[in-house]
Amino acid sequence: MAGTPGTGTTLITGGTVVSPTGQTLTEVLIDGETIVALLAPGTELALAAERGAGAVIDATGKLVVPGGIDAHTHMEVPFGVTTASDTFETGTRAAAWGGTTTIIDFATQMKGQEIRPCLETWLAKADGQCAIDYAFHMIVGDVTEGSLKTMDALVDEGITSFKLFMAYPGVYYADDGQLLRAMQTAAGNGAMIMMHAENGIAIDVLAEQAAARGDTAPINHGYVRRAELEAEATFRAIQLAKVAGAPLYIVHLSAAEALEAVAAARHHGRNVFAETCPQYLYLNLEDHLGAPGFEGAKYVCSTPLRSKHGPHQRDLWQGLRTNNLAVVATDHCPFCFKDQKDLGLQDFRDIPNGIGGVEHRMDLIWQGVVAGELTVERWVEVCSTTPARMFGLYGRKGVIAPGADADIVLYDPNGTTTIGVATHHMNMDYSAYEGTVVQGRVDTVISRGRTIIAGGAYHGRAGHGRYLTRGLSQYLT
Ligand code: DUC
Ligand code: ZN
Ligand code: ZN
Repeated sequence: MAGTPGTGTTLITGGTVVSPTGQTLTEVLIDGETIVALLAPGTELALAAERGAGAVIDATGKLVVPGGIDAHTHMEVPFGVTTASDTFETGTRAAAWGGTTTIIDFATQMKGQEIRPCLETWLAKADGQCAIDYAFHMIVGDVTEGSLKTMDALVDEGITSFKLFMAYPGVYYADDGQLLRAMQTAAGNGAMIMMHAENGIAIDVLAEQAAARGDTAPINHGYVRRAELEAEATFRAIQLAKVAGAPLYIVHLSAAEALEAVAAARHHGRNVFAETCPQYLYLNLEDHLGAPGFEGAKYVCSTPLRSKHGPHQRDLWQGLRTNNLAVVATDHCPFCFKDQKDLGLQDFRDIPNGIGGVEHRMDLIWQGVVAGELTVERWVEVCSTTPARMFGLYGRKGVIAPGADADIVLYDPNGTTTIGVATHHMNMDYSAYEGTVVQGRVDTVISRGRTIIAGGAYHGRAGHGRYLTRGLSQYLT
């Protein structure tokens, strides 16, 4: 690293710049916080040397990619009697270590609350804490007349996506009438509806029956949250969105049957999109949720991990290739094993739902490139460019081009990364990927012109990250 990061110019030279449409040997010139030029190799380096000013980063042998955008995180979110263990400070620092330079977190309204004060609470939690830029979706956990009006206002203020729940009766759950009304509101104001698509009423019946039988181990979380109940809810959400004329984005899709419903809707030209998460691509019900003793609690998340005997993981990779799955996000919702996951020692229903992974998304999805499942270009697209387009950040984020924020990752395809609790930076006392050694390594991370990761060290600071207001999705026709 040379020069003063974040001030004056920085030239990234010698690297291969990757976009969704190709790879080129290009120099990237940054001025302050912004990318100002892409230049043929050698053009600017000579000039910079002559001027004797500015920083030069040698990216020889590295991929130069737009900073990752994790469109689904839950820092500090309350869950039952506990709270997700990463704060905005620790979680965004961990994200930076993993090559993610923007998160879109969920400001959260629960049943009986008003949206506005909830949003204020989330803005206050994040204010001055983040290492990287951040934005919010709004969870609408109580669809009332007031909530619908506030949705309109929030779109004007740059919160352009709303998550609704078909699961968690009594906490976030919306019935079909409420879903329809929220979708009609989105159809009117241009917002994206994000859906947690699981039939929560049926799940609660099965969970109650399992507990009554004495089936209280963590794997029962997966047994009762059946794939059919994800598929049914996904199909129902798609039909309701059609009736309302609203766009729909299915979050954390894990079941092959749910993907089929998305694929069919997309085949018919509908504005239906879906996201999956690394845990569904790599972890499974039997080996992880069904791990001996109480170990499976580490893998309790919703939607749940699916059976390794089904077609799920194969179909999810295929969906990523065909764009029926457009985005990989983490659903980062971390809880420690001790004092958090172990709340459910006696009953799987008391295990807080969530897996932490904000730090590992770029590396884990890179393994899809290593395995021949995805191209390098598609890796950039699902991890950065499409989330930016999907959620109204494109231009500033998700692209290496003049005028864009200088959010850039230098990725070393020949490096290796060891994942585990001893090396990760998330505030978790375990790792869902403990001991995994993956090919590829985040080498350097630049956030709005400032080098925040380099040489195996963190150079960022809490408060560097700015709150981003967003435009409407670019995918709506
Ligand atoms: N859904 C999420 O999106 N995150 C955590 C828990 C859940 O059910
Ligand atoms: Zn969810
Ligand atoms: Zn989530």
